[in-house]
Amino acid sequence: MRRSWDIFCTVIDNYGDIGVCWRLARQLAAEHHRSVRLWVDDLTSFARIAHDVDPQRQQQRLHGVEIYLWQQPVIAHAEPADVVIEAFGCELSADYMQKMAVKKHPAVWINLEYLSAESWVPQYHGLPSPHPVLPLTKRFFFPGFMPETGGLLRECHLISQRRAFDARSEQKFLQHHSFLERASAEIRISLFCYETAPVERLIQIFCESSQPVVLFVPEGKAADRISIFLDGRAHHEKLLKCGPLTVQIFPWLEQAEYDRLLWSCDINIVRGEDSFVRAQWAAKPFIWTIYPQTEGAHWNKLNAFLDLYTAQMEIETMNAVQALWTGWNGKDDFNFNIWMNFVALRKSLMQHNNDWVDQLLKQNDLTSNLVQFVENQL
Ligand code: TRH
Repeated sequence: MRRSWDIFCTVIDNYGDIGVCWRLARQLAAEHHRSVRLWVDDLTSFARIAHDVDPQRQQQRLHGVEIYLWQQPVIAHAEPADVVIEAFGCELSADYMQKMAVKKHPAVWINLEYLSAESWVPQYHGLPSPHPVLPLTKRFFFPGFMPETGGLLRECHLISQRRAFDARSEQKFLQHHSFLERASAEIRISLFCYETAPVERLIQIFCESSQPVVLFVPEGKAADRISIFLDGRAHHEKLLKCGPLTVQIFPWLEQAEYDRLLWSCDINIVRGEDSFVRAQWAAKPFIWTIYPQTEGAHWNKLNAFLDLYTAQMEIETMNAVQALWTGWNGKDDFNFNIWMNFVALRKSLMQHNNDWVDQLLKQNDLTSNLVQFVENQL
């Protein structure tokens, strides 16, 4: 039986929550033929990563998914689906939960959690939490990098598409988006980070280096900071220059196109959760800007990932990656030598990242795991 699914997502800040939910919803519809409603409280943010989304329409169907603006009275009239996903601890209304409980077969209720490589994740993955009053049990589903977790989002054709993305496809992609085309000696880098990252320092390093660099930055605060640093003001010029550095600021791409940008670059600086995972699938050297949490809780998360990811690296490569990632995230110094050491190891990092992808491919993808997990509850 093909069960119906409701996915609930609040956009608190940033784009990772809707980014993950949108991928999950599309994959459930396209690859698992589920009937999916995606409830989102902010269609304007959603439209930034999915350009077909019309923020004025409270209900629309895209890529086989019914998208609803999550607000009253639409939700008040909705009959809960067979499977209900609360993404990242967003809270369902009491009315809706009441209706989940009185269904002939009570809905399977899942909280999709944030991604972490920490060692406690496999123990918590799948744990139940009974509702204090209603006959409903919520289960916690944890994404992760180890087989005992929920896995990572990965569409079934993603890796084959990435492997087929050759020089010609890259050129077509670059031309389509008016990105600067590749010249032989340069390093091409994408930069998507938080305000806490030492962006000006990075730009200074590029300006001082003899290596030509082309830096691609999405419109937003980091791009503004770069244009102020290089030009004294935030402006709408799309190209900025400083010695061997050229910066191209671009309007946000659709998710699938952002993937292609990651495939086309030589180094990717990513952030949060979803772009961090996509950089891993891209298999190019990457640097993770971790989402800063209060009381430094993110350091455990960063170290746990580094432990896993660098475990099979040569010691020199491991040291270079750790120095760069901790420096970039503000724990240690971030300087010219640290950057240069990392760049010098690009070839071995490429090899390592291909092996890392092979290791991750031994896990099922998150959506298939979630479908199976749900079936096991019924
Ligand atoms: O936007 P983020 O910082 O989101 C984060 C994380 O989800 C984090 O876990 C959460 O705690 C915090 O927000 C509040 O970074 P992330 O996760 O990489 O999400 C960005 C999304 O935007 C991702 O789906 C990729 C997408 N994107 C595009 O589709 N096009 C673009 O041009 C760019 C730059 C990003």
